[in-house]
Amino acid sequence: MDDAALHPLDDPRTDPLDVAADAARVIAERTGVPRHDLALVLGSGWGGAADRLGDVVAEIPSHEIPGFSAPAVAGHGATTRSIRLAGTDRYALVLGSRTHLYEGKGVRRVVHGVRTAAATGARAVVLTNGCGGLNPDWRPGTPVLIRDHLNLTATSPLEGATFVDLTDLYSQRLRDVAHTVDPTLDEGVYAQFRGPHYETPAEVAMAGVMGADLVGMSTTLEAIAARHVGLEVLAVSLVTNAAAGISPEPLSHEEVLEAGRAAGPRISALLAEIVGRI
Ligand code: 8IG
Repeated sequence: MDDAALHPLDDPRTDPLDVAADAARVIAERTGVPRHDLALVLGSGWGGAADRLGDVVAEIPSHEIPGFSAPAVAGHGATTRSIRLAGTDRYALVLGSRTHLYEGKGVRRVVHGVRTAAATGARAVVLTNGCGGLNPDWRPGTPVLIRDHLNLTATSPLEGATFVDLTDLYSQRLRDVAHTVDPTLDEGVYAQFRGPHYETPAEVAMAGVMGADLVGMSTTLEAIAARHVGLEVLAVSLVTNAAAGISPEPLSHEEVLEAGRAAGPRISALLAEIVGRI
């Protein structure tokens, strides 16, 4: 076998944190920013939401950074930006796309972005996603803070005997910051399914019995990896559709994109104000 052709994260002899350190070095070189202070991961519907954070210092096609893959889904951006936060000398690293578990590239790729964020110096990460909602009061386009999660993927980003405490995984301090910006923000428990299919109505009902308020295909593995490398985690879901069986309407990817477009101005302002206070 030709080892040179193996992706660095697919080689079991490689430490994924070394690949993240390589990625961070390339980001520092290409952006001219030696240290980033925090990172954001933009999910479905959040594509424009970082546009009000400040001035874009540099924009890099993500696949040019070690360990990153080209995105699989239309509507998921594919650049990594360094943004100088308005009125400060602090820098945010904005990852415009993520690798999903359902792509089948392995869980190391899924969490490479948050590991890279930590390696650039970030102390906190804001994970965003689009998801289905179980609460019928959450109209498409409603942002909801993640308070806790159910990882239903049957996997972990951690390898070996790495026992990480996940009490307060979704930082109470950062949720309090978000609530000072918008006291009306609801909170919920996010259940991650592997996807890429949406749930059946029975699976949504099961998730509800288990305590879920939100169903999606991302975020929990990234949050676990983020905690492992010492990042403080804030996660915000955009409810882009009622979960299967909650409303009589069938689910569509087009509906997801449209809810994101409609919610754009509100979630951009929300994100800018939260990030400004972290
Ligand atoms: I956007 O209803 C979006 N992503 N699992 N279920 C799951 N993922 C989603 C959904 C949904 N909507």
